[in-house]
Amino acid sequence: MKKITKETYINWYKDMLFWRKFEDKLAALYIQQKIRGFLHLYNGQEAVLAGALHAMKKNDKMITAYRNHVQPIGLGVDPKRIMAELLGKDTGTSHGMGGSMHIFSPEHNFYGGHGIVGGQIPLGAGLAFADKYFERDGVTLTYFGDGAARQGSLHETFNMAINWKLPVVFICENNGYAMGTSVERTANHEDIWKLGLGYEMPCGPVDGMNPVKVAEAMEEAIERARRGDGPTLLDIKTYRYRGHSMSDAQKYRTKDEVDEYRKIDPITQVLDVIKKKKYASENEIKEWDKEVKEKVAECQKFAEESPYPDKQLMYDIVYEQEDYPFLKHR
Ligand SMILES: Cc1ncc(C[n+]2csc(CCOP(=O)(O)OP(=O)(O)O)c2C)c(N)n1
Ligand SMILES: [Mg+2]
Repeated sequence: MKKITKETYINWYKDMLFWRKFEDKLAALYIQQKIRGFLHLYNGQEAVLAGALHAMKKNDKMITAYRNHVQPIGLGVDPKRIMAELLGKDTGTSHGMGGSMHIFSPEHNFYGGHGIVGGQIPLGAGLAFADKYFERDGVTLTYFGDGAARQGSLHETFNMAINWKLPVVFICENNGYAMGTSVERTANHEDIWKLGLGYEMPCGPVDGMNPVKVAEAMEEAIERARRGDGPTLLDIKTYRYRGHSMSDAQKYRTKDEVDEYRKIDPITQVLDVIKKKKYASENEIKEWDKEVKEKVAECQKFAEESPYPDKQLMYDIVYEQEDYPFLKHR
């Protein structure tokens, strides 16, 4: 296991706080109608990303669903470009043409950003298949929600991935709900990790509120995939404090339940260790908080001041078959 040091804790704190504040700003910009369409926030789930990044190596890839703003930041995409993408600006990761659910940056090993629930599960196995076929190093971390775990495509993918020993880790970010439907209402037991048993795929539950636990489980799974022993299914128990998207009355859960999870918040857990082990002074911590605030403000300024893309781009990025018989070519 790669050592978890003082620096690891400090980086986890700064990164997770930045992701949280970055998304708080997105929520505010959404209310001002500067961000349109859907906006699904990662608020509460940050340890799942922090732990994964600790365990990943250079050529490893990530693919996820629509809760996808902070993963690319973790992989090195400039957060200014992500904020710009959300505001529909030309300086965004896809010239503002993708928006919230479709952040994409293959040069940073980030493969989206997918709005069809479960659609990315077979795609993740496909990325892993390509790495194996072309004998490239690299493991693909394929994320999906507890709701997506109920999609049929998961089973076809699991079967192929274990049969061909693909270098993939299947990560269920189990935040307890698929929109307003709780995990307990979607099956006759709540242990999503048991879906691996039918395929004799290594599998198990993981505490997703603690980045140390996530890093340990991820490293074991990633190394298993890297040495050619195939996939693992991790059922990472996490929680989202905010609603599913921006308009969600949240009638399916109590405020007390949300408060219970806030007590084990990943950022607070990491900060507690920093304080207890005296890794930093109160002043240093205050300074980091200030830096985070300034970094978010820089992103907002960049995004708001960036121009919208040229209208022509809408036509240029759409696939068009010149000899298609029924539509007159433009
Ligand atoms: C195939 C498909 N069915 C339904 C939807 C509508 N939908 C969007 S998100 C969602 C819930 C998915 O929940 P989960 O997989 O647990 O992910 P979470 O939102 O909790 O991260 C649904 C049903 C969709 N986008 N695609
Ligand atoms: Mg969910």
